[in-house]
Amino acid sequence: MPTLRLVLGDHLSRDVAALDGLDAAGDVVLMVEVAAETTYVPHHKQKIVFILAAMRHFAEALRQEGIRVDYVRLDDPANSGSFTGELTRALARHAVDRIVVTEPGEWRVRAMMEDWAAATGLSVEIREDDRFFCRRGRFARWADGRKSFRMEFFYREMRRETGLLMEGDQPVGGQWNYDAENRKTLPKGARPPLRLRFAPDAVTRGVMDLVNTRFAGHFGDLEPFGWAVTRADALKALDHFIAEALPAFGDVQDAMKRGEPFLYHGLVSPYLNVGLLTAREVCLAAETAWRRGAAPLNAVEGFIRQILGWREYVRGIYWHQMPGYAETNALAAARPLPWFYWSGETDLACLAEVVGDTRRNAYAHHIQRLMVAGNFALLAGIRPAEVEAWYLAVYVDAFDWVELPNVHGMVMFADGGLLASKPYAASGAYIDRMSDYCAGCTYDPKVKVGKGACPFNLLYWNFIAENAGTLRGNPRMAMPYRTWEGMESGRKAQILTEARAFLDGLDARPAASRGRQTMLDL
Ligand code: FAD
Ligand code: DLZ
Ligand code: SF4
Repeated sequence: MPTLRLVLGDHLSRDVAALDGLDAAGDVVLMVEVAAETTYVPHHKQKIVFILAAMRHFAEALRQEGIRVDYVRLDDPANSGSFTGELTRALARHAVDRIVVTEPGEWRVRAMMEDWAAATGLSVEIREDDRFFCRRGRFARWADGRKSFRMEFFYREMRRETGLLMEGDQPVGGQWNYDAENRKTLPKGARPPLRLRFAPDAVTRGVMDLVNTRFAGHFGDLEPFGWAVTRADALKALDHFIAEALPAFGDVQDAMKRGEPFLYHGLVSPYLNVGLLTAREVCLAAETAWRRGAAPLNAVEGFIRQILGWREYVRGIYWHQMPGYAETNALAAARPLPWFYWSGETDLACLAEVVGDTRRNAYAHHIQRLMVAGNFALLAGIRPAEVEAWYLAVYVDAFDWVELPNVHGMVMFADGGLLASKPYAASGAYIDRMSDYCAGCTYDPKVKVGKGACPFNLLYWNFIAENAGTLRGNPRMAMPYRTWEGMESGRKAQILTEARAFLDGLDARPAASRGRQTMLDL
């Protein structure tokens, strides 16, 4: 029976479930660029280019195989602007008996799909996305009945099940985790490798023109655009990372440096998340590098843990906990997102650097996301939904299933400790130790209160004080509470007064547009 197979913008793998059993003679593959997806948050310009250019290249590769592809462009005058609208229109063009689709990476779209059978009168088969190591049912078996989840235990089960970095049932090297070796600061004079960039071809240039015309008001620089948009180029980027950066990945995984946005990181998340690379091939490439002596175990284990551990774990939590997960706000954080998250205009040098990197590249590495942009949002008590919308918009790799648990759980502790055992809250001393940002700042990380005090120091103790009701009983927070409670009362009062004055001075909107729209209203 002729089938309409819908392939979404993050399903760009030749072996994605919706294409299983494809009959090239009779079936039609439908791919649609739709306004609802490009604007439900104001995505970074490079993110839109990346997804639409990768979709157009993927469609062309299918056509080269002789597959019938019906591709609807964003600027098609008849484009209805939504998945449901385009599916309905496509049914008028093709005589098919059923619709097949892979389940999406977002609850919002999954809910939409549930209505398609009724809307179209056809059978709609939503196939499980089997591109992950851990199926949803497998995660549920691990999670059901647990009061709290911890990545490390989940990760060990994944190591055993996949055999990655295993000798029989034991981890290679005798340890599961080498993180103790992975928190070094960047050695003086270290020169991270230049990263492969891919010059846009005519197809990508066409999308860039479209984005420049239609999304000029969205956050982020459009050029230079250097992301790979085909599987062949994504494989080149992976090979380059394995050869040039992986060997040093572990040691300085948590380091940050001005003017070095990529350091030794993989830069593979966008490719993994849209399907240009598979998690298995990326992990195997890293393991092979270790087995042939080209990269040390602490680097390779650390890298594989990010993918086999964290990536699978946050996805598991997302589907296990949604839709209620997004609604919690355990710390009752309610302040609006400061405007500098969009403008980058702030005298906190660390935040200016991270927002600047994000604007230029649609990328920031993990520690920048967690311990600078995220740490500030946590300490300042920003409303989780606003923080989540920002992360979803600004990073090229951001899709709800991976962004939400990282922001809602890991950064904002809005789930009350389901994903992480304590909030990742830190004062200026952490940022000073792990980066060179403070050297160029108006504030001083060593000054705790009074003139020149680093706002992270003030906000840290204010956070501890304000959230005592929720966090005081957490055994992992006992030390900061003992320190706070032992502090002289006059000093405590001064810290709180200065922290609150700082918070009151944060602008949610720029002076010029106060009372008008923000990026989120676009
Ligand atoms: P590397 O540092 O080289 O790590 C290798 C791979 O491990 C990544 O490509 C990624 O696939 C995986 N990984 C590492 N950490 C995580 C994690 N915590 N959760 C899931 N996968 C992980 N990652 C996304 O893919 N999309 C997001 O929207 C996203 N939002 C984040 C928001 C916050 C607040 C934080 C703290 C982390 C977020 N991450 C997200 C995880 C991580 O920061 C990125 O995966 C990583 O920075 C991507 O760059 P890379 O490929 O160079 O990663
Ligand atoms: C993120 C995104 C964007 C910007 N545009 C499209 C699009 O035009 N067409 C499409 O199929 N997918 C797009 N995506 C990815 C979807 O939003 C993605 O499939 C969902 O987030 C997953 O549920
Ligand atoms: Fe950031 Fe404080 Fe360092 Fe300035 S002094 S860069 S605000 S941590």
